[in-house]
Amino acid sequence: MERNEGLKIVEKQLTKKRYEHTVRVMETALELAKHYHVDEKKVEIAAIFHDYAKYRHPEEMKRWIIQEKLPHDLLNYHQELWHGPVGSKMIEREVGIRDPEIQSAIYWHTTGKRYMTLMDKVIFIADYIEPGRDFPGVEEVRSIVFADIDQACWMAARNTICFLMSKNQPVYPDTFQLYNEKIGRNM
Ligand code: DGI
Ligand code: FE
Ligand code: FE
Ligand code: FE
Repeated sequence: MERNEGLKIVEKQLTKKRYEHTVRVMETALELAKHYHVDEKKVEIAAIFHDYAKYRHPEEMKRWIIQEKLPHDLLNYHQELWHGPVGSKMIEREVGIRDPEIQSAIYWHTTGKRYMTLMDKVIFIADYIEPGRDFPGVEEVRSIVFADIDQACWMAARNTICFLMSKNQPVYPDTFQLYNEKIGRNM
């Protein structure tokens, strides 16, 4: 699929702000893909479609989780986590994008997980550091991502966990497992 064809499809699914975020994620992800020798064409499609399901009604996403037999425990966590797994299925059914590597990167882009592929990591971290992001700690992640993408993903997981815990919010177990993967290697 051509870049402009994909962008036109997602533009209809997103708000103007989210669409602009998507273009920045695409640009950031392509820089990382070049640097880390990841398939640029696939990274481009994954980035364009990563937030495809973001504005679907929660009840619709819930139906997809059940019908597509996605992990039922997603329903016990914040709705914000559903658009990745649901989007990975929706793009297959609604757009005809059927590629396990692209779908995996979209599936895991919010929570992360341990043992991510390099493509998963590129999308996960591009979403976190695109130039429009301004959370505390993001500059430190930007400064290290071209030297050590694993360290960057670990920092993003740690920052998100700290942020969620400071608000007494639940944390999805895969985010903790991403955090622990790195700690385990260092100890
Ligand atoms: O869709 P985006 O806004 O571009 O970004 P995203 O898909 O990474 O969503 C991030 C939001 O998800 C962020 O505000 C934190 C929230 N969130 C809620 N629970 C969890 C979580 N993020 C992670 N990594 N783990 C959680 O358990
Ligand atoms: Fe997202
Ligand atoms: Fe993210
Ligand atoms: Fe995003």
